[in-house]
Amino acid sequence: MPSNAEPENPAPLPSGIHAGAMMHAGEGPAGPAVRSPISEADITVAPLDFEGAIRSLRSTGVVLLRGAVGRGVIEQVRQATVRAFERLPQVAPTGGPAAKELMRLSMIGPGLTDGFSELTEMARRVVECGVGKPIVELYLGGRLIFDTSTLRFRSHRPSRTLSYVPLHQDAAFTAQDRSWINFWVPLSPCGEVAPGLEIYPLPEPKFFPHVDDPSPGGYPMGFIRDEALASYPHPLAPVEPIFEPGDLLLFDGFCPHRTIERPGMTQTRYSFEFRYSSENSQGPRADGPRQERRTARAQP
Ligand SMILES: O=C(O)CCC(=O)C(=O)O
Repeated sequence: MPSNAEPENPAPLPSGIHAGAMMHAGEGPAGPAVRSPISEADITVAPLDFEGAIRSLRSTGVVLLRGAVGRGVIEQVRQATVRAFERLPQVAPTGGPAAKELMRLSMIGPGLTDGFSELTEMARRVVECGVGKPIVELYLGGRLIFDTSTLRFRSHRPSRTLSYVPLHQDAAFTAQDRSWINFWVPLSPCGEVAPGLEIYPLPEPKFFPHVDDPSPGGYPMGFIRDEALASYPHPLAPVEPIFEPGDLLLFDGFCPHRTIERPGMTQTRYSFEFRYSSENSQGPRADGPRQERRTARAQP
């Protein structure tokens, strides 16, 4: 039977994980964020701390790797993404309903024939070149699957609220019975000058109910009501990182997250996200290692 367990002797430390995550625990839409000193929830990775990255994923479902991808590569992808978004109004109307929906939501993804394959190849280079992939490989175990159906490029213009993704867990949208790790890649500075991402490290994995009634003009997907977070048995400390190009955020299917905009964010954010699963990482709607942790904790 395939195992999700980490190898006992992790691979040697790769270079490229930098210290110094700048976290801004701000006020979330639900009210003031809880500022908690839980060290496990501080998703900073020490320099070259490969094991620390795995530990952080295991204990909170999240890890932020500073400077994990070369800035030159990221800049190439940013430029190609900006060009693709500029072309979108011309190509989407002839691209069928899927392409029109992508344009409505300021997204580029499967369903757009024009330009998506070029961006896919660039995204593949980004996720395969840095330290992220070996970390996820060790974490999930087994050969990783590059599935382009999980790739989305986003452009968030301040106040263009339709592109704002509400609070959700990726596990709610996982069609297959597989584990996933989201590779969230900022292509431009965000979280301070441009809309960012609010994330909830969870010291214990929990699935929150998603309601399916988006407001008219809101992002068309199920989401977690803020009130539902009250059922969580530990203090929640959402974080809003200030991201720089080259940073890489990895999070599991349980991690609640949403787009966030605050006053003073006046620039457009470009980013992409991609989800890795592994051949061996079968798990009920979320990732195996975290499921094991939940099961272990539930036992007396
Ligand atoms: O980029 C965003 O603001 C939202 C991303 C997201 O919801 C996701 O990666 O699942």
